[in-house]
Amino acid sequence: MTKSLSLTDAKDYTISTVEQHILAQQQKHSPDATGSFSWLLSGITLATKMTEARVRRAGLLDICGAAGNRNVQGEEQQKLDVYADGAMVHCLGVRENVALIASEENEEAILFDGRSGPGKYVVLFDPLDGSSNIDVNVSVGTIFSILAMPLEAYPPADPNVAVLQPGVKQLAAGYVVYGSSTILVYTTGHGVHGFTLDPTVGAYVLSHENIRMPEQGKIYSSNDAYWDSFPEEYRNYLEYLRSGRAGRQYALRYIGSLVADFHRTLLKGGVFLYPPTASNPQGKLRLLYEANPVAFIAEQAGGMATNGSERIMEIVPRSIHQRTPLMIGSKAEMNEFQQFTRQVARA
Ligand code: AHM
Ligand code: MG
Repeated sequence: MTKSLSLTDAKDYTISTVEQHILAQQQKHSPDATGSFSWLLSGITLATKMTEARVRRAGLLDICGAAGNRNVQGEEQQKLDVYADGAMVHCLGVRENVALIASEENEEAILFDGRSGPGKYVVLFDPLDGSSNIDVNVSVGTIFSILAMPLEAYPPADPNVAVLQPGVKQLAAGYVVYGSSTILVYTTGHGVHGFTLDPTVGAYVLSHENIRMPEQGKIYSSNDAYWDSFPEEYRNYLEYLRSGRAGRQYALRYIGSLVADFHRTLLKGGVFLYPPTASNPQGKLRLLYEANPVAFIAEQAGGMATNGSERIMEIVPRSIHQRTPLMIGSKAEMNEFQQFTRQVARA
């Protein structure tokens, strides 16, 4: 005798995971897809779950504090930076469709060799963004960007060159915030979707489908301590937001982890700014694995991202760890910001 499942029973088992979502998106938008892309993304989700398990036990394991070395940017590496990078390198290394990776923690791009054929994808990532915050229990995250491997000349004579593609070429981008809960947000160019990690089942479960950034917000986010060294037009714009002349009272929120500051901007609207400063005249954030992925997500959600004069995703990169100023947020704030920078360009 067969037993039929009642609707109530079925509801108890309904769960939409990020893997299911990616597969469904692939079937909808690329019906000829082989599943290879989903396999790659599952490597990233696995690596982030490994990192999240460590982050959650940070005070219990000997993983807080500095690892005792500096990365290519001259920044002190935290022990968790090293672990998170290793998790990504391992999980992507065992996926034969990944040709090349580049990370904040490695000076050069890494070409996975010994494959039967060329891999199709290039993955760029910041394994643990905001890691200087880890010892004080503030949100950190992982950011990633996926490009197609240019296959004309495989293996490439210089792997670094193959990663130098503008953001408009991204096939997918995403991030994970290890915050009060762990959330993964991604886009493949068909909207922005968010998944919360359910620790009881160990899966990222759909929680925010088709995220839209509010057209205007009430929050601006920048490191006020650098005020004196911001270019004049940036100070004028920030004064404008502070003064109420924008027609609303803005609040300031600055976490100091791009991934968390951006996530708030995505959900609440407003603007995040990391302008050129005296100590970082080219900006601080990295174009390929910080600015480009969040810019792709912002645009897909209805927002905008610029370096002050150019759309972030159109910048042609010259080096893998290139820095850029980053202004990103809701349409209304970004349009107003551009009026301030255009005045300077016209002068
Ligand atoms: P990291 O990738 O080494 O952690 O550094 C980047 C971080 C960003 O997450 C954040 O937006 C920025 O540095 C904060 O910089 P500052 O302390 O200068 O405000
Ligand atoms: Mg970072």
